[in-house]
Amino acid sequence: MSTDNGRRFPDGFVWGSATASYQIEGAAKEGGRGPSIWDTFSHTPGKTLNGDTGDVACDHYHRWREDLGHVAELGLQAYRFSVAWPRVQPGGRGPVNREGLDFYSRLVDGLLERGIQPVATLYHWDLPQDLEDAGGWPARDTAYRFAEYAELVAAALGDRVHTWTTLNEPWCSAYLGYASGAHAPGRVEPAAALAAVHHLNLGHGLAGQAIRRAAPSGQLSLTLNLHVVRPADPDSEADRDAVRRIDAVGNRAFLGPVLDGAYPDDLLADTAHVSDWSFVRDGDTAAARVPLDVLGVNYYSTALVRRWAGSRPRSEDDGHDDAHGSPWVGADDVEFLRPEGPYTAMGWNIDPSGMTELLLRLHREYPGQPLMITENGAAFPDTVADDGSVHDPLRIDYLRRHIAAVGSAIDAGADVRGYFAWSLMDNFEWSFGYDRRFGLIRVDYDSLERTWKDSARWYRDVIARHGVAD
Ligand code: IFM
Repeated sequence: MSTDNGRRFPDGFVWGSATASYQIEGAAKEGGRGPSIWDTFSHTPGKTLNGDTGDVACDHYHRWREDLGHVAELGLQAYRFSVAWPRVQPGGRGPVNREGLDFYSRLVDGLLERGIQPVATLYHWDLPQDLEDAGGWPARDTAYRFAEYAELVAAALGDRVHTWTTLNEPWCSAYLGYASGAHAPGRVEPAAALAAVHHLNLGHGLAGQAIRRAAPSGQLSLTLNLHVVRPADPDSEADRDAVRRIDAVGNRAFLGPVLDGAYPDDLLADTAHVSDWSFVRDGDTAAARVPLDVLGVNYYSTALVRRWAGSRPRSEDDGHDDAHGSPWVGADDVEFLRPEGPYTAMGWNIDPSGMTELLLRLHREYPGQPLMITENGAAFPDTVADDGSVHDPLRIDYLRRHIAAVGSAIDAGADVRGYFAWSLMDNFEWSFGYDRRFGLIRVDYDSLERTWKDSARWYRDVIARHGVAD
């Protein structure tokens, strides 16, 4: 909905910001929390930049009241956080750790007192280490354990949480965790990664059913990081086929079972030399297809591919470097090229048109499925001025153009219900440690002091005017 004064969004469109437990909480050994795969991984030498760990992170576990103050001052209408499974069930199974659950109960109450919708993600990558020791996501039992955990949390918070997201970016959990090894648990086992894909999909479905039972008033969602993949040469059949392969293993491996109730035939054929998919049992994909009130979409950048004729190159663009395997299981003949810049500090290209393209694709292929941008944002090498302020015009420009791109998709008919900026504050950026800053709010990792960047003030104004100025 464009106006002469800029772009306003439909009534009811929700503005929020997102975080995740391991990235902000710290207090890794407090409140009865058990170890997660990210504790183990980050404490393993060489796995994260500078050996950074989430032991302290932003100390949100102790500073959550102050952080909710920022959330309220920004005018956020919704706040997306994740629940750390090892706080609630330290070993990933068995009775609830009351102290852990109470932390989230207080957080949810604190949000509601401030008039903010709680949006809870149940799994943002911190698998209890005991479950990994029992096989991790490649093991079927993990899906059942996840559903059990989801039911416990939903039963406790279901009267107050507005939206439940089962998984955040299962692509990362499966392929970065078990194929490339760049993320915890750091395994390089392509066949196991495909089993992980399936058990994440199954876990999502079983957890979704459990949430429906335990928290019938809540909205149900799943967040996917879907890839916008473009061919190096649009006229080349081989390059277009490379796009199809990446789309299959990166996008339709999740969209298929979750929204269509089946894995795509071409995915099974492309990966047949890696796995026979015999881990898929009768009824699994039907179980994975639990109706979603909203599909969460995380969008940051695009990918550019072509068919590789020689031996497979090593390229950091696809997370496939000398230290890691390829996350693109079964797509050995696909080469990732560096798309045109500019780039963020992650090395990701900035291309808001991909956001519109993705939302319109989903609208076309899944008409009637409400969508929500559950993450979008950018890391830049922020500097602190002498007066302590942080001027981050590049982040403002990134956000402004991507929010406008969401507006364009809405204008073209996509049913997009909201936008969550990643992230509320700087935090532990996984294998990049504290080096990459995505926050609207700066965190000084020595003093743990929070400082609003210019982008925070800018986003507050976007929310207040319900849109971006041209
Ligand atoms: O920080 C991550 C987040 O945990 C998941 N989505 C992408 C973000 C930026 O890399």
